[in-house]
Amino acid sequence: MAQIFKHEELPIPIHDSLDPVYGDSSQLEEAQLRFHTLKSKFQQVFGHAPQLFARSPGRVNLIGEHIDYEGYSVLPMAIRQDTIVAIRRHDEGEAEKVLRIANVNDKYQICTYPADPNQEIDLKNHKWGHYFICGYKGFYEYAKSKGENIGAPVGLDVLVDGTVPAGSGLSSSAALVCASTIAIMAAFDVNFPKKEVAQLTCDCERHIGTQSGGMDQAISVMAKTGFAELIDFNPIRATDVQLPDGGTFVVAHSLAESQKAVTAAINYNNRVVECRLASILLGINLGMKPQEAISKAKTLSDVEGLCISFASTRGSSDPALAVKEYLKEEPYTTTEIEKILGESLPSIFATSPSSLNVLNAANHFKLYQRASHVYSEAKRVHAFKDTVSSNLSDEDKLKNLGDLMNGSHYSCSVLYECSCPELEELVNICRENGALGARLTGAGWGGCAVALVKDSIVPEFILNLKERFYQSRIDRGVINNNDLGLYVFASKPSSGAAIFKL
Ligand code: NG1
Ligand code: MG
Repeated sequence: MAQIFKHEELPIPIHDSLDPVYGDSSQLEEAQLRFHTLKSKFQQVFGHAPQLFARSPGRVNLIGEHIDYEGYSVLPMAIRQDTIVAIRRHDEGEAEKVLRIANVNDKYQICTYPADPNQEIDLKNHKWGHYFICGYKGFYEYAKSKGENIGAPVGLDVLVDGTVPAGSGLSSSAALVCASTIAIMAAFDVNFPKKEVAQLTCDCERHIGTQSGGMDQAISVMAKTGFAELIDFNPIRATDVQLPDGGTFVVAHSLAESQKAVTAAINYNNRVVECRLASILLGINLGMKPQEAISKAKTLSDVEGLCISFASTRGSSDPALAVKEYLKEEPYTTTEIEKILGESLPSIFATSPSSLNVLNAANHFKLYQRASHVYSEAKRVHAFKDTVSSNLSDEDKLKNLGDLMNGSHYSCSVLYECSCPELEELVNICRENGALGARLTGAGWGGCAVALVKDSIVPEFILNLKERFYQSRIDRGVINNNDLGLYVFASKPSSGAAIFKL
């Protein structure tokens, strides 16, 4: 049974050993080695020991794709792959006020930034360290708004170790932003309730230029071992969801990398803009004046309430019916929309540079399809949660969950168009090999699929994926045979963010 979560009110936990997070499995030894290496590398790079560590996990979204930014609930779980940030705050007396951000992986070169929390992030010149700066700016903004006295900016030494594969739809970016923010907080001896950290990290990751929702940061900060979470927004809340026995979620990478901060940002923000336009047009059809719709209909969830008036004549307040009735299937052109609104699109989006980029790149908008996806996906999330807490047998529950995942994939692929050929191939192979359901997970346009598989066939399922999807890619040198475990693995719900003072 799902139950109300209370621990979101608590601050981020501080541990003096690794056991509470890594202790319940064979992971402990591996974690000890990781922290040990991190400590000695820190000493080597900066000439000091780190003051403390913060850890935040990646996630796999089980259902509820591209609806968090429209205000609808989603259902992810944290995975064991995570980002650890080791940090040391300089004394105020130290002359050099610089942020030095290094990575244990040589692929990521050391980045340096001034300590000024008001610095602008150079989006034209993307660097991995920018994600740390998101957290840095976010922490200062939030601490200031809470009246915390944190003094003048000082230098920081930072070393990052991440095991969430980048560009995989498993939220490596949020794991890095959350671990960074929490490390900075702890280095300044400040701690906030988890739900506030979830909101502040969601807000600050937007400095990277994507108009993202808050799913990734919320689950990374608020996850609990053994549970998936139903995440609600406005305000952020997490409800534990105990998954039925007998099924395992297998995560498999399509090996198409989704470089969201660089190229896919356009696709992602394009969908955010399309949803906004669909909301405005629906708002107008449901009785708002154009100016009122422009100022009030920000997301599709904002206009759902208006469908109640619609129920008296249509017999249903289902927003999907309003979409069918009021939006047309053919794409809308910019001119067409401007005519309905009596205002130019650049003027409506004048305060959002990333939306203006979208308007420069696109001149037709598939409002019917995007809104149909969002409203149907929001319903699937609740159906998923209701199935889990129903009286059905575990076997029937698993079957229903699989069907909902398949429905979600179809909608993402056909209506939201956020899949890609590699993901289609992978999802099909998963289904042909006995998955109860399979879908793309995360933003899409590459990255991972997640499949629900009966426990009894997991090893065989993974072997079949290897044979049918990965082997040819190993032969072509796309990946190394020894690394296969990084790209396809069974996942149990892991715990959320933590601070370690070891
Ligand atoms: P990923 O796949 O981690 O880039 C993105 C957004 C989420 C959500 C999903 C799609 C960020 C940080 N995260 O996730 O908020 O909208 O896409 O459901 O941009
Ligand atoms: Mg991300």
